Amino acid sequence: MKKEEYNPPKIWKWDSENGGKFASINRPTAGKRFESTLPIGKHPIQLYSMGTPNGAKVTILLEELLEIGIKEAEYDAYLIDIFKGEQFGSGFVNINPNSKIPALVDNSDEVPIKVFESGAILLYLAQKFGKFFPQNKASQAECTSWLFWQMGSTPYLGGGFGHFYAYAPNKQAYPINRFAMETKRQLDVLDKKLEKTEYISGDEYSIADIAIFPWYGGLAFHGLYDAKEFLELDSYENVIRWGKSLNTRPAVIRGKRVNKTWGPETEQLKERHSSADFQKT
Ligand SMILES: N[C@@H](CCC(=O)N[C@@H](CS)C(=O)NCC(=O)O)C(=O)O
Repeated sequence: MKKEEYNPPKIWKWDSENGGKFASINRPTAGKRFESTLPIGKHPIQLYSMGTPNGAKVTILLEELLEIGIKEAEYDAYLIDIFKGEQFGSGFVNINPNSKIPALVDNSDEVPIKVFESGAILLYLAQKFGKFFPQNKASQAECTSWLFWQMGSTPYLGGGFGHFYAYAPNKQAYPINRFAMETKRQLDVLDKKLEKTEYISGDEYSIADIAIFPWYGGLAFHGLYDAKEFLELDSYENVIRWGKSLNTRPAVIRGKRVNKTWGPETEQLKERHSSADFQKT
């Protein structure tokens, strides 16, 4: 096969057609593209998101908090449809200048608190409610290590492997090989960890599991990027065992539905404003 050579020009220029599946969304600039006002619901916690793995992390945690009886975790989850470019409206950009879901506003106090980046949101909520975050310092350090591991590692899985294997306009060996290797290395890191402990940071289910599950659990058994055979995902037995056990938790099942607009109807819930919304399907 002939290798396609690319000689970078002196100055890089944006080619609006050359972005694969997200070509119409991506631009090399930040900031608002149009004016928008975000809706505000009746609860103190307002989430603006979509049911992607990064979005699901936050809704899983909120549902877990509600599951253990923390009523203050009630929330309104509004859909930001990233495929329609709603993340570039001024209302959303005002919360997250990086224009990516999820973003959260907590109106519990006089001054609203804005949080973006899913890891920061998980940490904010876990610390606010004192749940799903270990009590002692050593365990906290372990939990945050794995939380930040996920935040740092997943771009190689999603933006690297997922992009080049599933979304790029043509399949290229070099990036697919590079990111398949890195994705498998990451899965092996997780598999070896989960060989020793039930949950990611030990015996306790925590925001580390909630951060990692939607991506690596999704990859291992939800068919993310349709790569089950290519990456021999069945061989990561401990990841599969852990993922399957999390996948049966009622809060995880509900959390995965929130702001999801694709897949079977019973697995979707465009917006969530109360627990009764889950009965509406
Ligand atoms: N590091 C960020 C990543 C967020 C992210 O990449 N969100 C994606 C959906 S999963 C998004 O909003 N993409 C829209 C875009 O890139 O314009 C986080 O964890 O919150």
